[in-house]
Amino acid sequence: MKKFWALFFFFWPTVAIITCLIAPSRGWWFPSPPMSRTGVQIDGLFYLILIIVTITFVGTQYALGYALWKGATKETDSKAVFSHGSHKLEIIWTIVPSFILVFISLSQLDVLAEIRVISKFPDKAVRVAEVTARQFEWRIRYPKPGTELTTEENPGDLYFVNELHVPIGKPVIINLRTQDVQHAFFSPQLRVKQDAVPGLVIPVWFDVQEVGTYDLVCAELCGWGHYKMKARIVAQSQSSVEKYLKQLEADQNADGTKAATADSEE
Ligand SMILES: [Cu+2]
Repeated sequence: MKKFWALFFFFWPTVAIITCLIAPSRGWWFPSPPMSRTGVQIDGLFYLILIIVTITFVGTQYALGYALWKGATKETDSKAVFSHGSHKLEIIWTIVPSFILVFISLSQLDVLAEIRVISKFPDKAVRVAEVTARQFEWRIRYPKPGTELTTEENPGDLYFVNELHVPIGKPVIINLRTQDVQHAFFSPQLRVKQDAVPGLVIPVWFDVQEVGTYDLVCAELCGWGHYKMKARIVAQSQSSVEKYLKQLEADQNADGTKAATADSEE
């Protein structure tokens, strides 16, 4: 039975190693490959931390299994040795994790700054829309075609709900805000996540690499309808976005007079 427990503790770290080796190729860690440039860097940080955690877990579990195995195969009549701690070991296992944590925090600084610090945003980033979260939907406001997005609403601005169109291949900025409680703008495939905080307008930038439709969900429990706070980010060519906005403008300005005339004529 003693040997069983020793083998038991050898078994799990072995499972962990195999899982870590085959997981990336099977897509177990992430829902999709990173679809934005910063997504690639974020995945790199994830793998760095994963490697450190795996080495630590596997190392400690094998050490535990080894100690159990040694105890299980020991002569029964030899006396146990009682230890009252080791000063040297205490110092080592305090200093080593501290260095690892400092190393992790330093290695993510650049990526964090690039994503969060406004002065480090890409120069060419275009402010495409304002996204307002509210229970339980995403309201999109585009500036009137040919004008720039401002914090205040302007006549001619275009509105839509739960669908955001952005051009691919270039950095875009959205102004994120909330109308009621705290929400979080989260697009798993783009690796973008930012809280929407009442009273704040938070700029968020990302660059989508490929044409496609990506999920936009709320990642902050915001009320009973949180689960259905889903929307789409449609990434397409610049000309397709312009075409879409033109259509949106036409739809929004349609006052129904044509249809009314047609009806009265019949
Ligand atoms: Cu929400």
